[in-house]
Amino acid sequence: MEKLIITAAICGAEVTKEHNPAVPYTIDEIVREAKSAVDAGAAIVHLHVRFDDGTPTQDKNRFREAIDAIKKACPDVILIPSTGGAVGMTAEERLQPTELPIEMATLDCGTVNFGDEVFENTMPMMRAFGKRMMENNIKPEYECFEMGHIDTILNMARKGEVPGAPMQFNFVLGVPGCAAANINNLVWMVNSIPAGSTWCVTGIGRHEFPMAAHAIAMGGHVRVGFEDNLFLEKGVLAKSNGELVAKVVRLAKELGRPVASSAEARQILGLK
Ligand code: KMH
Ligand code: ZN
Repeated sequence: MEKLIITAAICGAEVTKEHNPAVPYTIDEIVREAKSAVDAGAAIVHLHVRFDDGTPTQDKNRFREAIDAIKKACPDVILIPSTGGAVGMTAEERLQPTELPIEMATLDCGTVNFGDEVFENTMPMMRAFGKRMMENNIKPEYECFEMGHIDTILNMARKGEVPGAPMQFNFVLGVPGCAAANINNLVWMVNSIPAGSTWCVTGIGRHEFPMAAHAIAMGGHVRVGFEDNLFLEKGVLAKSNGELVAKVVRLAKELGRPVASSAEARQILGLK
């Protein structure tokens, strides 16, 4: 089995310090959380940014500032800036980080109910995001919240509308309004992607670690972090993203799966 790539989604756009005081807003806090995750074993950081008051933003300059500061503290880390941003942002707003020299970015694969809101990813939006990533040589991580997202993005890749093989998928399971976090859905999704693809799973809330355990055993990769879950265990808030990553490292060790460095993750993902 390949080594395990751990991604830390350190910030997100929805969670706040009211949910967990360690949720990062400022650049210093974002660097602190990224470093805690990398030091614990994360090869990748999935990045959202906030203004200092916690407001989510896709502002290019804020992304540049965060990326430069993280790279100073963690020079090798792979960064996956979000093009999802926060619900309600326009496509133009969301695309801003793709104007920067980045290796990867998320590409969300369809419109979904997202809690009580609608997370809009229309076909024209996805075409625009795919075109930008092809032009700027950015490898997408395809975020699939629903079964049909896989067919959608594979059809688009076949038509050359979004980057093709080797494709990296992130199966985000357990968002209220989207596919549930259970092993049947995960196995179905894994069996639906082309050979030679790579995949990771994100289990939302209390599903974070059970889904991580499935992925470790199945040969996939794992995402954890405050964007998806704030608790180390029932009733115990995580003090840092690093604590969440460290728990995955422990699970991997128990299951005999070595953890990939960022350099090893670049090889596995086919990054140059
Ligand atoms: N904040 C969510 C609405 C992504 O990063 O591409 C979307 C999201 C996905 O977080
Ligand atoms: Zn995200």
